[in-house]
Amino acid sequence: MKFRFAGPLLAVSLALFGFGPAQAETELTIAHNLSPSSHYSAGAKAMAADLAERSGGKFKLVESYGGSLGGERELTEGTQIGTIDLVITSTGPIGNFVPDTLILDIPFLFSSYDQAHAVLDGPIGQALLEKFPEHGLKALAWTENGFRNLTNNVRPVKEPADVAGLKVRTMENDIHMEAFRTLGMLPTPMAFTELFTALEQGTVDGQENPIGVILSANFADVQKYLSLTQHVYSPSIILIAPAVWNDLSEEEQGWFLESAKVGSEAVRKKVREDADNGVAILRDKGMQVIEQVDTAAFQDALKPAFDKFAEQFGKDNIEAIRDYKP
Ligand code: EAX
Repeated sequence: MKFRFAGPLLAVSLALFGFGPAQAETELTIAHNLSPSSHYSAGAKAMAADLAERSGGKFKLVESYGGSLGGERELTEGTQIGTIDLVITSTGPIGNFVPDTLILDIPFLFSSYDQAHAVLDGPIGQALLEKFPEHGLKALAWTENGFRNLTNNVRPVKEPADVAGLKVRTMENDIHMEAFRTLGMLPTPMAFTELFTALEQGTVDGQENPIGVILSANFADVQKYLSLTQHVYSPSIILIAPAVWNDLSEEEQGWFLESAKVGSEAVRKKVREDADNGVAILRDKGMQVIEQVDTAAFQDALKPAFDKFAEQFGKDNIEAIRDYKP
């Protein structure tokens, strides 16, 4: 009888003194603005599972999806001031915080997923990650959003003449806006969280995003034409609030870096699956898909923008990415 309560008592006292499984699980939010069926969600789940295992249950990541904590600019600001713990975001707004990353947003800079991964995971990508702390941010790993494609409700787009005068939502990104203006479009910067409604109400004619985003955000419900323009590669990144990062021990920081890599790989895998299978699904949902896009003509038409970018970033720096060989 005497020892009947020893088990529970022991558990309670171990918990009080910070031992055993009851030891504080630290719950951290990982936020993004896509749906639970998206590549970011696949990454958040994979990172959460890996981190839980690696840390023996010490860190629990709780996913916040659908932009419920804000658009990508707000999420990024949230990590800066410490109101949001972790974020997966495209580079859309990132250049407004870390200007050096804008070079990655140049259209037709990357020609394949493999090239993009080699650049981002190699010394160029690493050097860019190291710029984040100067701007009050901490980046754990590059990951992916994918090659972007144009959708609209006005006409099938095959060549530059077809986009003249189209009012197209862009990310809050100066490089994208400059390129779109050069093509004769009317770029309208807007947070992704407002985009579905803007398309539905006709505030804008179109938008551009990777297949996985078009799919998971149900844009087929509000957009008629999909042109496989692949006009720009869209990287994404996993951020952690410096306030959280600086509180971690070196060993714990190592866990987060490793888990972010696992998350990043899961995102990339899903991006590829969606790119491979998604077009057929979007066609089934009623989109008219234009596969034969005159890429060379779009590249020619962008020449004045490319000249500006060469001046802004340095021709050599752009070529170092375009011609990168691991
Ligand atoms: O990061 O804003 C955008 O169009 C992004 O591609 C989307 O939010 C996923």
